[in-house]
Amino acid sequence: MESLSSSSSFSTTIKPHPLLPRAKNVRFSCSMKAASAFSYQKFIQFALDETKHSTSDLIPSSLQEDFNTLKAMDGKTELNMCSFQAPKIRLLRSLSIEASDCMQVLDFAVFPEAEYDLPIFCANFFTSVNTNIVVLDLNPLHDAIDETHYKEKYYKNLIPLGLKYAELLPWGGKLTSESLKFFSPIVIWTKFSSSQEKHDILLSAFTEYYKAWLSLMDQTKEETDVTQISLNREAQHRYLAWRSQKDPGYHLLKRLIGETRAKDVVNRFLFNGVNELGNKSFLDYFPEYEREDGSINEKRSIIGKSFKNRPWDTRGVFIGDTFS
Ligand code: BLA
Repeated sequence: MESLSSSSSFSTTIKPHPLLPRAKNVRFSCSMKAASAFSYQKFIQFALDETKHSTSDLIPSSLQEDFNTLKAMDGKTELNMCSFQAPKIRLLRSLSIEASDCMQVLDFAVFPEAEYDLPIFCANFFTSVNTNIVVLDLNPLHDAIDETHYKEKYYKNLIPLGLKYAELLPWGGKLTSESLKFFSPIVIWTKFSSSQEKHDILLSAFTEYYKAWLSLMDQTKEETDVTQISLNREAQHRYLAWRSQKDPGYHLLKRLIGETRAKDVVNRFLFNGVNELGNKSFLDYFPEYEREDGSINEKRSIIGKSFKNRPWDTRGVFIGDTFS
C-alpha cells in the first residue's frame, strides 16, 4: 500500500513529505511575485512534523488510498490530499490546491475521536490574485458562547494569543451569521491582499494556533462516560453536517473536478464522518433551511450576513447582536 510505505520517510523534518507536491510545482507565472513564491505546502509540512512530535502513533488514514492527487478538468490544476490518524485524532486531513492562475487553497482540519471534547482545528485559506480569505480557528465542539464551562476549559488561556492575531489580521467584515456559532472567541476571520508580510503573519498565526491545539490535545483526558461521548459524537456530526452542506469552497471544487467528484471529496474526505458518526440529517440539525417541498434551501444563510466587527471583546466575551 503506497500510503503506508511512504509513512516511513515521514519522520524527516527537512525533506518535504512524499505525499506533498515538491517546490517545483510552485508556479512563477503569476503577476504578483509575492503571491507566486508563496505556497501553503510549508503550512502542511509544519503541521505534520509538529503532530509527529506530539504523538508517536501518527499513521496514514485508510482514506489516503482513495484521496491523494486529483487532476482538475482544466488539465492543469492539481488537488493534493493527505490524511492521517492517531490515538486521539480520528482524522487529520489536508486539501491543497495550486492553480496556474495564482489561485491557491488550503483546507486543513483535525477532528478528534469522540472520547475527547477537544475543539476541531480548522484552517481554511483561499488565495486569488486579488485577495486572501482566511478562517483560522480552534472551532469549539460545544457551545463556546453560552456554555462558560467549555469556553473556560479550552479558550481562557488562549485569549492573549487570539488578541495578538486579531490585531495583526483584522476582522474580515460581515459573514454568514450561522457560521459564528461554529467559531471560537479566538477565531481569525480576515481578508487581505497578498504581500510577503501578510503571508508571513499568516504562517506564524497558523504555527502558533496549531501548537496551541496540540498542547490541548496533549493535556486532554479520555472521556469514559458514554453519555458524554455520544454528546461529543453528535456535536462533531452536527459540525460535519453544517460544513459538508454549506462549505463556501464547494462551488469552486465543483468547477474544478465536476459535481460527482466534488461531492465525493466533500462527504468522504473533507468532512468524513458525516455519513458515519450519526443518523441525523442536515435538516434535523438546521430545520430553518427546510423549504416548503422538504428540500434543503441552497442559500448559505437564512439569517443573512452580519457581524461587521469582531463580536468578542478583549476578554473573549461575546458582544455580537443576537442571531435573529
Ligand atoms: C468564503 N469561507 C468564506 C467565508 C467564510 C468561509 C466564513 C466568507 C463567506 C461567508 O460569509 O460565508 C469559511 N465558513 C468558513 C469556515 C466555516 C464556516 C471555515 O462556517 C467553518 C465552520 N474555502 C475553502 C475551500 C475553498 C474556499 C476549500 O475552505 C475552495 C475550494 C473558497 N471561501 C472560498 C471562496 C470564498 C470563501 C471562493 C468567497 C466566496 C464566497 O463568499 O462564497
